[in-house]
Amino acid sequence: MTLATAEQSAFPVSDIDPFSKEYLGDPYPYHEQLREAGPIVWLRKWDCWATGRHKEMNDVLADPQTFSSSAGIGIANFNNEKPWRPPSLLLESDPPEHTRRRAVVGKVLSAGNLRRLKADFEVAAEALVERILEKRQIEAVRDIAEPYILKVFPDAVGIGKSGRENLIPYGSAVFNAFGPQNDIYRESMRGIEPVSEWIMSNCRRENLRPGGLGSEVYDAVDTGEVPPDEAPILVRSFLSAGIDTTVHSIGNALWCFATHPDQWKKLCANPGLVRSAFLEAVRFESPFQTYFRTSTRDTSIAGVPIANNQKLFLSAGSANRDPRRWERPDVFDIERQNLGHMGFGAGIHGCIGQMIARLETEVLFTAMARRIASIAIAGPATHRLNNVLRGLDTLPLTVTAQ
Ligand code: OVV
Repeated sequence: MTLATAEQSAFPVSDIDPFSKEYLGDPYPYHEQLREAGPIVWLRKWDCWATGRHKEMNDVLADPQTFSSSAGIGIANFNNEKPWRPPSLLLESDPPEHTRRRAVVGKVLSAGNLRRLKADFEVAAEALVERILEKRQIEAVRDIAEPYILKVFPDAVGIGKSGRENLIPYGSAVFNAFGPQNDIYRESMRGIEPVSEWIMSNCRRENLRPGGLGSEVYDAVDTGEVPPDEAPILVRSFLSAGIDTTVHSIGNALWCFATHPDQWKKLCANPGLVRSAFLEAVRFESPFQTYFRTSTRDTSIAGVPIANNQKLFLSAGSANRDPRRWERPDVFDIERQNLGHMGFGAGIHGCIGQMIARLETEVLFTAMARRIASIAIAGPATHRLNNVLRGLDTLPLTVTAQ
């Protein structure tokens, strides 16, 4: 990285490319450079602003009027560029439309509404734990994270059993498309058309099981709360945001535990820690690392003038390790006070699916902690590179019964 001198500009300039393979493979040293360069930094490679600090990220997310989502939350600016798919009606929208839609989907995904799913998640988790204890040598992404989520989440939404494997490449494409059109993006877009068609077909009312979460969105059409043409795109948000994020959160959490055996022991001894343990894993290795906002007027951040219609890169992964906000930020500690981390975002767009994500993972880790005494790394863990996600492609583990 080069820092411009004060004579050249009144703000730091960086040559970091947050979408390069080097950065994505190990973002943490780059995060530190970004944070230490200043509260707000100009990224020369992509001609956009960036912040890696918790306070500035939080301030930006708290002001959605000035820092809008409707021009896209990726690097593409929908004011100037055509989106690759019709924009999300939740994620890529602003008040007042966003507020109305979020209220409906928020009710569908509320903790109270999800309570009746818990028993189903427990059955799936118990069966999975049984299988992995028989195997003992496992690859945690294919043996735990993917099969668990591909069972419980589509079951909850109410989609059919066949073709669920499409959900993984679809999610990869959705998240890669928040980055630039680099090799990683192009690779994940190859052959995406039939995958997208499968997704959209599963968002139609006649293909959603009555009583499932997807069908509840259509119930809101009947009461007049949701316009009929919005319903399939709202269901699409479940299938876009609910898979890769949670698959990665499970893989990343297992990696955290495998590399911090004392923390796994602590969880086994006190299963009541499962809630804070999962939150800590999402702080420490945040699945959804990166997104953008777009300025809607001339403004400033930390005294640096920001012009209208500028993209602003926000690094949740970095904010979650910002030493200005966290004591010993690089320590994975399931007992730490981790409220206020950016792993689920913040403000009006804060993760609406976090209740179901937490229910899924808390049930899984509770079942595992009851039966599994230790989790050890048994081979090279490799990352599945994505422009904005952090998650594993392979995680070989040896598990030992209690
Ligand atoms: C949070 C998130 C990620 C990806 C897609 C969506 C949301 C969506 O609403 O489609």
